[in-house]
Amino acid sequence: MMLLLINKRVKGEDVGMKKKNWPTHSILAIAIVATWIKTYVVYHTSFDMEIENIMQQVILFINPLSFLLLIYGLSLFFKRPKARNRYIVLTSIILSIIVYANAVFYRFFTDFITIPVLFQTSNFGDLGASAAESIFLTDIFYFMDVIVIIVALKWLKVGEKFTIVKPAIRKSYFVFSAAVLFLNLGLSEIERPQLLTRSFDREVLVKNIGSYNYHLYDLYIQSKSHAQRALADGSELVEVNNFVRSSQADPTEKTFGLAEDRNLIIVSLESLQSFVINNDMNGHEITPFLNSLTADEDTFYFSNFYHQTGLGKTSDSEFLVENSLYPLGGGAVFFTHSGNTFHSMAESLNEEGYFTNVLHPNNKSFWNRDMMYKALDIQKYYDENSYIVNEENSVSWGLKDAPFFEQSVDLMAEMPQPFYSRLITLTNHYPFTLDVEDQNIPEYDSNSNTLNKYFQTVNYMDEALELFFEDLKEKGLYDNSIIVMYGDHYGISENHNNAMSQYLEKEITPFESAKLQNVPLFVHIPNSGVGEEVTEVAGQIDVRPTILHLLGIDTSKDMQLGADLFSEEHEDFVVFRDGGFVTDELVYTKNVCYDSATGVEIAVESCQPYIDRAIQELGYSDQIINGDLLRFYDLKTGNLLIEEAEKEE
Ligand code: GP9
Ligand code: MN
Repeated sequence: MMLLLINKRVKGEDVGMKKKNWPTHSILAIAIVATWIKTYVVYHTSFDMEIENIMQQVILFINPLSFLLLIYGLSLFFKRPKARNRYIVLTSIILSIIVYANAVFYRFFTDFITIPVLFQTSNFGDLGASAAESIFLTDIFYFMDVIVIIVALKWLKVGEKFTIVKPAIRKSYFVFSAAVLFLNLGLSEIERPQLLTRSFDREVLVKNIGSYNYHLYDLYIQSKSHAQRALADGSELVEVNNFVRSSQADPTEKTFGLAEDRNLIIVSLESLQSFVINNDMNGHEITPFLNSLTADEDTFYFSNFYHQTGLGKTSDSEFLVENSLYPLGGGAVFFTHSGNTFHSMAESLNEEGYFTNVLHPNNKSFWNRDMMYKALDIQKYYDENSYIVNEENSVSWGLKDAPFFEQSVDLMAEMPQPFYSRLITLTNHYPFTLDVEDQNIPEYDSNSNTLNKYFQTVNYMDEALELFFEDLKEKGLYDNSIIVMYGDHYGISENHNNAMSQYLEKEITPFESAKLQNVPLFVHIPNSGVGEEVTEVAGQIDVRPTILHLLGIDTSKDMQLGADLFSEEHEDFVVFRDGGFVTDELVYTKNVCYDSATGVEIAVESCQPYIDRAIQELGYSDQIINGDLLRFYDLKTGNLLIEEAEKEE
């Protein structure tokens, strides 16, 4: 519509037009429409994107438009029609190449191109020989719009005289393209809240903002972290290293090597908070199996353990466990820094001869896991393609936890031992949907549908865990393993404070909200007989050194910020990603200091030393990640690979 308007108005300026001439900007209009339609057809024919409802279909349809209006619209700045047309043709060729490259890449990797993969030549290793086989004559369709534009240029008589597009018209054109972008983003926000900060799934991004905008977004994210990396020279590592070495907690003899040579199984318990443990809902026990573990002689149950995740949620908890570093404040580190050098727990265990893997029945690009797992040296990712997923065995986000565990144990039974398997559950995820046949307890009766259903999915996950333990026993994997389970992050946000205060029978103040970040941690060592409840205040950052020490692995050279939970030197102190913290005596959140026992507000001076330390720790962690400093660190020798560092030593 806008284009017709422009065409009409500009037409008058064109002097010396021949009869039956097409409006001046016909080529521009044709280019936009041709590329738009082609892109939409390519979405449906070349990518396997799940479209769940009409709204998603509408978003998919309009999402190429804003970018195409912008990029082709730049031709309005050219004065000579020839140059303008040349620009349009060239743009259509470049865009077609990008679309085509994505299509071919997708044939191989079922994923969209991201800038770092273009530089990871190993990705193209398999591609080489068979590339020719996946290029077909029919692929000419990917250049259909170029052909249409060239034909239009040849056959249509478009005003060819020198024209200047009035700035005002140009302005309204770009305002219109911005409006289309905002309409697109608005609809996407309704469909996928916090799209750009939360849902870092390439497929979801492409589905919502379109393939072209996705590349721009990717370019922005990558260049930002690239710039920070380029500015770092490693000298900062000297200070970080001093801090890490001085705050290190040595293992105790009592627990060091307690689970030596066993398989390591870590289970990420989706959205599980501690308030359901050893609790009931209207008389129904919520987590009978986990409750039994809290008093089990082979289980250490950590009742004052907190999640430390930020926007990256599950992936942040994975990051904490693998690296013992804090995730980032501004976005999901899995997405922004998958090109970094890390010395992950998987890497340490690879060194010890473990087969390291992750099992999670979701799209492999979700949270950019496929990329990040490579950076973390995880040997194999069993994603949704390793599972049988169908209508009957899935709900909401995908495969239900019970069949997930069952199929996972089958996979684990085939693995070389010792193995390190990390399993990520899914059913207890917002919006906590559960099939009727899986509901063993009724809904709760608050005004929050979310909280009401939460108890049921938690209860379902608990039952699935019990079956998992039985399966492990049946397959002979139980006795020679250590099973670690932790809640990945909160499940009930502050939007449900009313309902929560009904359930917990107290007002949910900021102090209570901070304490509700308490998630359970279980360390189950079959036949050890040393289990007990541990009340040490701790966080996900402490998991890695704790486990490595239990496996009898030295961590004295690790560049990490956690501390062994069994160590005498472990401090009751956990830092949240937003700078808040909890100690055995204090809670600090939203700039207010509280007495931990009573919840009474106290002078901020009492919290000050810890506030400073929290800032310091988060700062060092951010420095390591943003500067990609671990590339300057030799894990084997503990040496810093920089001149300045050598001088210091
Ligand atoms: C997705 C699953 C959920 O694969 O891990 O992620 P979340 O939304 O909890 O971060
Ligand atoms: Mn999660």
